[in-house]
Amino acid sequence: MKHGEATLQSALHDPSEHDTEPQQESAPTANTPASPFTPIVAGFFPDPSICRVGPDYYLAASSFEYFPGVPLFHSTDLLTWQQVGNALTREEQLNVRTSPASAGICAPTLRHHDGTFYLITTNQAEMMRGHIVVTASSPEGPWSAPTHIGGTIGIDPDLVWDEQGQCFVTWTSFDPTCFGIVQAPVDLDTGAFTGPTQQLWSGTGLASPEAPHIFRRGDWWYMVIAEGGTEHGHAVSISRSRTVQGPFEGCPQNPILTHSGLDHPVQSTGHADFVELADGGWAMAYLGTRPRGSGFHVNGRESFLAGITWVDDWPVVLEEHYNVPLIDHSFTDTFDHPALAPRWVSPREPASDFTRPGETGGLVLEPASDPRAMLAVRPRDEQWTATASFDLGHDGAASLVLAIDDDHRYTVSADSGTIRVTATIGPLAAEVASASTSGVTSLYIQTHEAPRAHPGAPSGPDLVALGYIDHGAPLELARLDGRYLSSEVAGGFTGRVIGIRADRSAVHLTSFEYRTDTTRPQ
Ligand code: 6LW
Repeated sequence: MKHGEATLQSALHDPSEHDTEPQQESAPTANTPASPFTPIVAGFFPDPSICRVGPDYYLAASSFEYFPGVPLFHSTDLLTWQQVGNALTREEQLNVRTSPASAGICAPTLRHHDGTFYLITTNQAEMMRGHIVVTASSPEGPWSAPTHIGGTIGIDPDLVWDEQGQCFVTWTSFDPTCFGIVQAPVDLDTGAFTGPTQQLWSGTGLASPEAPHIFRRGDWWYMVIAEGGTEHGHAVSISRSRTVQGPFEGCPQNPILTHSGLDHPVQSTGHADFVELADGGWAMAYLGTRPRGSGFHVNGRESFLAGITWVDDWPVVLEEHYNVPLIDHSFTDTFDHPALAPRWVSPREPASDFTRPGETGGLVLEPASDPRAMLAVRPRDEQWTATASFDLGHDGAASLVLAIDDDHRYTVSADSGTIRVTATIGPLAAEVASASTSGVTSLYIQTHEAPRAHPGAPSGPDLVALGYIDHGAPLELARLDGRYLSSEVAGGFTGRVIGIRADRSAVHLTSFEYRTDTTRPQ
């Protein structure tokens, strides 16, 4: 057993300072520099779709195998965003129980039309049923039962309405007889096409044309797409047409955004959506990654913001237009509200299957039927600390997990006499440390900057420390290379989540604290 030297911020806090669910989950941190390359929505929130209603901006992101699906954010300044809910919160809208990792909900489009919010997305676990459309009068919900648009085999659907109010769905087709970016007029009441499907402009010839979004500016209709694949070759390209149905001509300056081949802290830039601002200007949300060490990114694909100016009616991306503040994402949840805050998700199985409010506050966690199920939350920062406090009762056992998918996870577990750290890396699983102790009620995971032996030496993205708190003192059991919980090792489209599980019988989760660590370099 190794006792770490690092002090644990949360063990030193006066808990009374943080014993409520904060209303403000995205307050800028004091004295931290703003940067154009800080995400507007940090953590695994990719494929941003953005729209404006008066002074209010809304953003939707992908959620893959996690339930509830499609997190929704609100902002009035485009720089600081609060999560206001999730669009798909009921199993009649979303069933991901059998979804493989990184399947499930793919890129959404969020639009406001004639006083109604429309959200369209694809559940890859049910792709043959077609894209899903739900509506709401407010993004907070409730969102309607889904309408399925049959005959749309593919992903990344977009909704747009022409001057006559005819709605068109445009998507990335996987149908070999009609491949690429395709479009059809649709009746959203029935989900039926009202005209033929046609192929549209499908990029400049790079791989994987996808993610179409169509919008209007003046006399032009624009269609922005992503190309090059969502990894390092990712790029944003755009085309325009005099009608919503095309023909679209590509911009001579395409791609209008890519970091492919650049030595830049934000990589994989692509999958963009445009929004007209309240003052008539334009902005573009896009996804990117922040690799660290020898090129490993761990928090998934995150959402960023760029300014837009127009030259000859073509958009020019102003990457450094917005200075985005670094956000303090710290929160403490004591689960005093009957409903879970919208940040909580679980892979596949809804958390309501295995959690219930405790009679004296907190949350009761039952062992889930799916061994991979856990109550989970996305880390939002590069350096953070998460602490889960339990009442294990007589015979309870609980785990705090850092996972990027089912097969890549570090876990610290407690039962009445032993604390264990286990690592699962692909098909290999091993216990890496343990300690005999009794009466432990808090487990923690903390990320640390990865040291380099010398400049240019290879290194992982971070180090992941796992331990427990004994009489107020943090005791570190293991410090593991974070690269094995990175997208470069695990693959897939998601990022890390922090999970909590009951392992044997019901346990009482009394609090969960997540702390953005601003005392160490970000
Ligand atoms: C999404 C595609 C993409 O459907 O990644 O980055 C896929 N772009 O458009 C998964 O998010």
